[in-house]
Amino acid sequence: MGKIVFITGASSGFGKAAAYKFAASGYDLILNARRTERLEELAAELGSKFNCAVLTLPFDVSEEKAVFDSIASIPDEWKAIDVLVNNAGLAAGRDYFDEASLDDWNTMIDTNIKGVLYVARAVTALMIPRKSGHVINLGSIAGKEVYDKGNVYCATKSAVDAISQAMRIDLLRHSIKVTCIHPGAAETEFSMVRFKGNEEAAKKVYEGITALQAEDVADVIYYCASLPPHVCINDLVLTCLQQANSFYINRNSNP
Ligand code: NDP
Ligand code: 8X3
Repeated sequence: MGKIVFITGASSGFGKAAAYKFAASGYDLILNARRTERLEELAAELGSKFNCAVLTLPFDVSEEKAVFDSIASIPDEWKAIDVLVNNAGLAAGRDYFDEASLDDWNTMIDTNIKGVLYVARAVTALMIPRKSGHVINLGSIAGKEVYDKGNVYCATKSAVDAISQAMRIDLLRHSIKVTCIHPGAAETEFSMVRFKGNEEAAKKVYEGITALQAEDVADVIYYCASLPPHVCINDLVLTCLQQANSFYINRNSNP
């Protein structure tokens, strides 16, 4: 077994692109998401293309028991995980605070905060005895600046930022790296999920800009993971050229 990366949310977007990137770079992969069929297809493709070993581990990151049981069930030869890309997450809805669906709030809190915590806790338990490992959490610029109708999504990503800082401090004594990556607008399935299949609303997010692509973010994730053992990027914000932060987007000069 070579170096092992565990990627949550690998059925789409950043997670899927990261799976390609790590596989192409010689890693063996543990791939998680809820959509089993997509994971199986990706595993078969990566296995034959890059000759890597792939273990699919489908579960819902928001279900505490499923997370801990699934990670406990990983075969021994897969347990020496080098990198965790703690990426599964979503926005559900974009609505005023006083109009937003409580179900959407619960889904985001359960997935983006509890899911990130459960997976990180279960995987770092495997890293700690080896005194080695790297956790890469996916935050967002939404966690850096709160924007209108972003209320709970922004709060969950702000929580990922805080959790990453806390993990970095508390895991220092175990020599585990913790990186939090905060992308700006990126063209994945994110907006289709956020707007519940409303293609027009999803497209509008990327209108007039050359947004980040999943591969751009995957390259940055891999870069963070490929630094020498004594170097850690703690916090990294990336946006496309036409975005300065959550508020300022230049939609007039598409390069
Ligand atoms: P996608 O919608 O393309 O991918 C999200 C992935 O998360 C899917 O593989 C999905 O798989 C998985 N996922 C969602 N909920 C769960 C769950 N409960 N359990 C397990 N897996 C789950 O979005 P992105 O790739 O863009 O997003 C990845 C991360 O990056 C998210 O945390 C997002 O908040 C963050 N982000 C996205 C930005 C963007 O503009 N796209 C910018 C900044 C941050 P499945 O449905 O099969 O379970
Ligand atoms: C996703 C990017 O700007 O929609 O986290 O919040 S944004």
